[in-house]
Amino acid sequence: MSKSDQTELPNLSHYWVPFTANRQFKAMPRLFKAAKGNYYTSMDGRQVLDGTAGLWCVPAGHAREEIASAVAAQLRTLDYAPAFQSSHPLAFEAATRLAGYMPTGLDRIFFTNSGSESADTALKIALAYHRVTGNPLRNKLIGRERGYHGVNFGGISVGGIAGNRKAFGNALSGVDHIRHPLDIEKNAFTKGVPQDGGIALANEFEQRVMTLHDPSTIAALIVEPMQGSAGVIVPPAGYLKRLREICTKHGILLIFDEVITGFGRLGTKFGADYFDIIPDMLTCAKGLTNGVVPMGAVAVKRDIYDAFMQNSAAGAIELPHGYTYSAIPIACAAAIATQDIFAAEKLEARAADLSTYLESAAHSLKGLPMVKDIRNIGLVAGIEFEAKAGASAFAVYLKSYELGLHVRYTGDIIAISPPLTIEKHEIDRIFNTLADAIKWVASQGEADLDASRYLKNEQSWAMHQQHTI
Ligand code: PXG
Repeated sequence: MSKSDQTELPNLSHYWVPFTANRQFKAMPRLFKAAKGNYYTSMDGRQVLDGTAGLWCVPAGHAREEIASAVAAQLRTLDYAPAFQSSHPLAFEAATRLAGYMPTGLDRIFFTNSGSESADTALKIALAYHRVTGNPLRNKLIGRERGYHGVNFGGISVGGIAGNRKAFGNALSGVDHIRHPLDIEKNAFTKGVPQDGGIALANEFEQRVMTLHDPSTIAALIVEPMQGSAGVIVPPAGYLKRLREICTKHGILLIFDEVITGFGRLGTKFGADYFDIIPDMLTCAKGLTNGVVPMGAVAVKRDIYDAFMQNSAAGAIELPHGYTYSAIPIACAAAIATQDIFAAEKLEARAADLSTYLESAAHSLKGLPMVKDIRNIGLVAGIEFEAKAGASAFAVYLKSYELGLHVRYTGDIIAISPPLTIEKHEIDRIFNTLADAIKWVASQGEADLDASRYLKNEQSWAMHQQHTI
């Protein structure tokens, strides 16, 4: 039996599902057994349109033959080479390709295995850079409220999502946060980039946070060009440019976390290109391999790399950091094949062309019940619902899934970020389905708080077929 013929649910007991309400999920699991192009096949054999490119990580669409064959061939040629003190040619080739894809000057590449590792790696490079250049007291890190930089200790420290921090103690010290730029009162239903308030908000960094700490103690500021996980927060005009100016003025490294905004999501290669800014470091992951082999990267300005080479003792390891799986051959093969697809299909330009279509489709939901705000940029849209303890967005997510559409919900927000290979009729289908789901959920009144009323099919499946161990 091939995997796609599988109809019986597996034993659900042993796998601790990440970032998921396990008890609820295991009572009504949503499992995919196959994927092709812009669609998943669910366990009960339905075609489900992928409105989120996996978890924002499959920009070129699913099951790309070019990537599958490159990875398979690589596994049979060189499956693994030690990542420390030796390497393999594809690591250098992947770094060269990625350096060529990066904004000008960011051409030294450190490979990791995820966005979380990329964030922590960039923070460590920032601290080590100031030390190696004779400024060890420049050791504070600044993030942003509602920022998401993964789940490792550095990332949750500079990150600004309380729910991701509160269970894990004090994390890093010497960290502060600037405000996030979402202002629904002023900017609700703005199409694209909000026009007002950007400069003043960025100036707060200099006026308040830096005054409090003294700029000479701050190593780096890390921001997502567009905040994804916390609900599609689009920065106002001029804001990021002003942050860049302030960082440059005070010798603070600016890190762009482009794990979501990288690889065409905004209609440009990176958010840095969209906003015409060059950060000092840029982190990425997800779309780097089209989501199929774990891989992340930190692109570093050449000056920063050179400082390590020039100021470290001869023969010393300049950066005592790295992972067993940094630049494993199959990840490099997948990254190179993904770069080839982007070059051949010009997916960034495709996303830019489709962005106004997606914008109109997304904003057509304005006026539906519960809808409080709609935000968009590139091939991303966020729909924020009136707060009901997250229940409305969750209910809309479940109902959409039942109607054959996969979307992403976080808190009171539904995020849409389809593969860049999406077609116009599929964009229509995404927002028509969402409209139906929203209307249906609203018509249920308070009953929508009971998630178990959705997905009856698979729920009863789970109950009847789940092995109990
Ligand atoms: N930085 C940013 C900006 C991210 O969005 C990470 C780091 C961490 O990446 P890893 O590979 O360690 O998960 C991310 C991840 C969502 C969602 O829909 C977003 C992410 C992951 C899963 C779901 O909000 N972003």
